[in-house]
Amino acid sequence: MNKNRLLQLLMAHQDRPVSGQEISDDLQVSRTAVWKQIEELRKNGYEIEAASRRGYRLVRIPDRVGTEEIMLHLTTARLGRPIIYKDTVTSTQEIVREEAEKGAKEGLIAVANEQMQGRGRLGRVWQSRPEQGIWMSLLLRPQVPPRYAPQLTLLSAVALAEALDSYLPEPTTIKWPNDIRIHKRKVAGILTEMQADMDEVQTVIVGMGINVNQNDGDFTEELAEKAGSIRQYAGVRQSRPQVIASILKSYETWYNEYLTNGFGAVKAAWTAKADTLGSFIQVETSRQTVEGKALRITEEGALQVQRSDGNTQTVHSGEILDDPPSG
Ligand code: BTX
Repeated sequence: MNKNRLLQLLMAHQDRPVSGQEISDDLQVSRTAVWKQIEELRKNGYEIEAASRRGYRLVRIPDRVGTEEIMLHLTTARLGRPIIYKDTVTSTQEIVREEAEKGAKEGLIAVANEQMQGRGRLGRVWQSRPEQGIWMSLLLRPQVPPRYAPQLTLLSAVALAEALDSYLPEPTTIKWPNDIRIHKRKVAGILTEMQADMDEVQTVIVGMGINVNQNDGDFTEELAEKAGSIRQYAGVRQSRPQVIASILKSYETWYNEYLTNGFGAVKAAWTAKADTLGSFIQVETSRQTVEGKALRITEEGALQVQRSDGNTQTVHSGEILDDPPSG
């Protein structure tokens, strides 16, 4: 039986009980099968009242990011299809990597309630505590040359930032290349991992970490000053499955635009949201620290910095240091 359809029915009638007969007619299954599914939902934390003769009424939806919960909200054609949900993982990047090696199609996502070894860029740690955030990875197989892969990082930032804006009282900004921020606090981060041969990208695994329902005190001391959550700015808890569906919708729209028309619109949207362009910055790369005015991003997603000697330097990967000296 389609569990999703049962949930949809219950959700559509939260104001009154739905009789077992009504459900079994709608789903074309026996009343015993309905009862079994109701029990299954209860095991997953759904509170469902059962009044004799009147039927079932959904009283409380658990805050789960499981497959069914996401499916209830999903409006995409390709992204988030299928969904792999695990309660605890090392990293959702690993789950998607394994699936990709087995030949999984573009659009697959892995979501976890908790990551024990959530990763940031350059070997850094991404704090991924249970219940509080969205820890998810998406498999893409774009047919583009490897040098364009950084464009996908910027595309991810635009798609994610726009989706989160609809939950926030004021718009997020983007710090190059991939921090989504509000009041300079990091609300979300993106890790793009690519496998490619000489001419073509094979797989891109986009890892997105979004702080959703953390409250003051939920971040470690190290992060307390620099991290933020949607809840801290929106003032209320958000439904994580709903936020996931919004992100995938926004992502699909931007990804289709990119595949059809190229990087132009993504670049413009990214530039409009960038909070560092035009200011004096220090960027730490693997070899040196580059200082100067952040000018623009290039067609390949790199950052151009005008140094004090007047020369322009293009930085492909690095970290903009916070609290730069003014000048
Ligand atoms: P990043 O290298 O830009 O950021 C990592 C840095 O951000 C850390 O060194 C720390 O200072 C800070 N940080 C760590 N955790 C958090 C947090 N929860 N909120 C705000 N700041 C934090 C960004 O890397 C890329 C993050 C991608 C995370 C996703 S989650 C799903 C997928 N699986 C996985 O292992 N990683 C990705």
